[in-house]
Amino acid sequence: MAYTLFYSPDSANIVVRMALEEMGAAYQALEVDRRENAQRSEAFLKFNPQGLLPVLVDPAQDEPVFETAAILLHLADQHSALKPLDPRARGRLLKWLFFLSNTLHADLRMAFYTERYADSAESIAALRVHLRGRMTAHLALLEAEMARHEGPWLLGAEVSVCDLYLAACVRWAQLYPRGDAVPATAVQALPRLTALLQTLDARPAVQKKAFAAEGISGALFLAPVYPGNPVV
Ligand SMILES: N[C@@H](CCC(=O)N[C@@H](CS)C(=O)NCC(=O)O)C(=O)O
Repeated sequence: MAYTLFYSPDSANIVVRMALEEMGAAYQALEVDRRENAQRSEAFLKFNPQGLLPVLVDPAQDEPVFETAAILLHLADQHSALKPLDPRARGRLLKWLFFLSNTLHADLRMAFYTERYADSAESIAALRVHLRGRMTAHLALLEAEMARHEGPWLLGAEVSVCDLYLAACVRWAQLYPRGDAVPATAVQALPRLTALLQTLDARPAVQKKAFAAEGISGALFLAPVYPGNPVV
C-alpha cells in the first residue's frame, strides 16, 4: 500500500521525497499550507504533535512517523535501499545520520528560527553569526570525512539517505535566513562536497521528480535559488 507524505514546498519533507523517488516507492503527497499555519491545526497535530513537517504515514505502521532521520531510516530498512548493505557499515550509517539530524539540521533550525532562541535584535544577530561559524565547521568536518575514505558519497562508495539529507541542509544553509545565509562560495570551496552535490543534482529522481513535484527548479544544491513562495 502507498505511503502518504505530508509536505510543504522545500521544507524538510523534500529529503523524504528524494528518498521515496530514488527508491521508486509508491506514495501520495498531501500539502500542509504553512502560509496558513496549517502545521499547527488540530487536524495536523494528530499526525505530529510537534506541528512539524515531514510526516510519513506507512499503512503497515501503527502510528505516523515523524522526524526526518527516523523516516529515512525506516524507508532505507523497508526497501533495503540507500544504505550500505554490509552489516558492518550499520554504525557508519547511524552515526552520520544522527549527526545530520541532531547537529547539522538542528543548528540550521536554530538559524532559521532565531527568534525562538533569542529575544533582542542584538542577541539574534549574535546567535546568527555564531551559527554561521558552526555551519562552516560542520561542512569542513563532512568534507574531511569524505576525504578520509575518498568519497564520492558521505559513507564512501555507495549513495545513502545521508547524502540526500546533507544536500538539502546545504541547500537551505545557502538560502536561509534570507540575507544572513552561508555564502555559496563557502560551499564551492569544498571540492568533495561540491562534487557530491553536482552528482545528486543530476539524478533524475532528485531534479526532475522530487524537486519538480514541489515546484522547485534551477540549481538545487550549488548556489540554489529561492522557490516561488518559500516559507522556511
Ligand atoms: N526535527 C524535525 C525538524 C523538522 C522541521 O524543522 N520542519 C520545519 C520545516 S523545514 C517545520 O515544519 N517548521 C514549521 C514550524 O516550525 O512551525 C525533523 O527532522 O523532522
